[in-house]
Amino acid sequence: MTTIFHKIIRRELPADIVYEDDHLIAFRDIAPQAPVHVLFVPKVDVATLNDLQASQAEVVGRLALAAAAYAKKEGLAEDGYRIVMNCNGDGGQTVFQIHLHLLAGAPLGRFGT
Ligand code: DGP
Repeated sequence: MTTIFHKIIRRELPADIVYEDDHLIAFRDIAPQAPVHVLFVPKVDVATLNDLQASQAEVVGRLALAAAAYAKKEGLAEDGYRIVMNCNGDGGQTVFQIHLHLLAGAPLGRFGT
């Protein structure tokens, strides 16, 4: 499946890319929900967390480690940040290529409905 994020990976759509390696790409969210809102997206196709195989555990591990490294590099780690992965409709997922949201830069409200 081709999503907006696949097009960003292939440079078919512009994005404010803040990090990339062989496994993943990170870019600023187009509709930020916090002063810092960066998306970490793997290059392997996985539509939702439900589709992640046990053999692909490193996919999410790499996303989490990259997000933490970015937070440290940007001086956000000590104050703190939030990592979110939405899944399907009730979870609020709108782009069906798994991704982590990194939200930071201000105290964040409690989540819920
Ligand atoms: P989710 O709702 O968890 O699937 O998050 C998808 C996020 O992707 C949402 O916060 C908005 C962001 N987004 C959607 N389209 C684009 C785009 O074209 N560029 C960028 N940078 N972000 C996008």
